[in-house]
Amino acid sequence: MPINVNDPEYVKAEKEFHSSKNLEEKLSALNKMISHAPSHKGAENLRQQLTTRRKKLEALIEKKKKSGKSKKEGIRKGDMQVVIVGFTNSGKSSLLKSLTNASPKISPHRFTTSNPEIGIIEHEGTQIQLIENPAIEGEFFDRGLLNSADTTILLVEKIEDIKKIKEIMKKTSRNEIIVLNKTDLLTPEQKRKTSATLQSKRYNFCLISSIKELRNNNLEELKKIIFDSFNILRIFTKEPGKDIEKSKQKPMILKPGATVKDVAEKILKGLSKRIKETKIWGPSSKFGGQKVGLTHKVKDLDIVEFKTK
Ligand SMILES: Nc1nc2c(ncn2[C@@H]2O[C@H](COP(=O)(O)OP(=O)(O)O)[C@@H](O)[C@H]2O)c(=O)[nH]1
Ligand SMILES: [Mg+2]
Repeated sequence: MPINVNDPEYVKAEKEFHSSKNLEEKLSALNKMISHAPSHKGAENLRQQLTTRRKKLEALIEKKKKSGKSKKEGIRKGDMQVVIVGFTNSGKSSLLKSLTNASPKISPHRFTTSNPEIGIIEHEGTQIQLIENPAIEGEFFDRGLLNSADTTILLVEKIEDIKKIKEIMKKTSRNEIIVLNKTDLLTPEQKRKTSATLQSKRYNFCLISSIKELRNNNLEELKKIIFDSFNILRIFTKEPGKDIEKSKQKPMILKPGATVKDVAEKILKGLSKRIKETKIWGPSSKFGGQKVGLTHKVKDLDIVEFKTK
């Protein structure tokens, strides 16, 4: 016999359940219903039904997560890619909006972002792709992105979340930055303690507020930490006769160990075969304008000039 529950919290949760747009919202509403369901003997059936329903929902969410279909079609991997990973409401969309040209939807509701969102961080003439991975505990989380990204930002509101996220990720990425968000809500003393704890764990970390408009948000420092996390070389190319200073604008990005040949091939496939002479300025040169061969290894911030046949 169906029983009539009139606890207002239960009724509210039930309404939420029926108007939920996705599985996570449904689960969250269902959990509320369970916690407000009557505890007397006559409601045993109801409680049973609710927990069965919860089991089914959880299984469904898990299944969707496991199918792990990568939704990253359309994201062409750039030289420097960083992915933000975190629980719902940790401030991922806000961070993406503050650091890039993207305008993702930001809301206090849970699971707002259902597709990876991408933006570009402009940093000293280079471009860094910043991707918001949908909430890690939700059905839209994209595991594929963890493999393609060069750097992972673990965005958390409290230190305990780091461990939880790592457990779900099941792998540590090479370059990991712990970013503790919403520090505008902490007292200076709490901030100091948090910093000390993260320091003692030897994390590469940063304390921020992901809302640009908030003061002392530390976002410039985070940009620098992100940039420094990539193991890359910035190489400028110079046209013969052009001024050195004017050539130092948009560097190309190469991997450590790259040679003059790699630089040429990155400009244009096959170019290295047509090179007559290479001159180099900067850290890898003995003197400005030194002539070098194709196997010469370049260093960060070198300037390279090619003469072709
Ligand atoms: N106080 C404070 N609130 C924040 C901060 N960053 C985000 N929020 C709020 O947290 C909620 C969730 O933000 P959102 O960026 O949508 O989180 P997401 O679910 O991780 O993408 C929103 O209400 C934001 O306004 C922050 O640095 N400080
Ligand atoms: Mg979001």
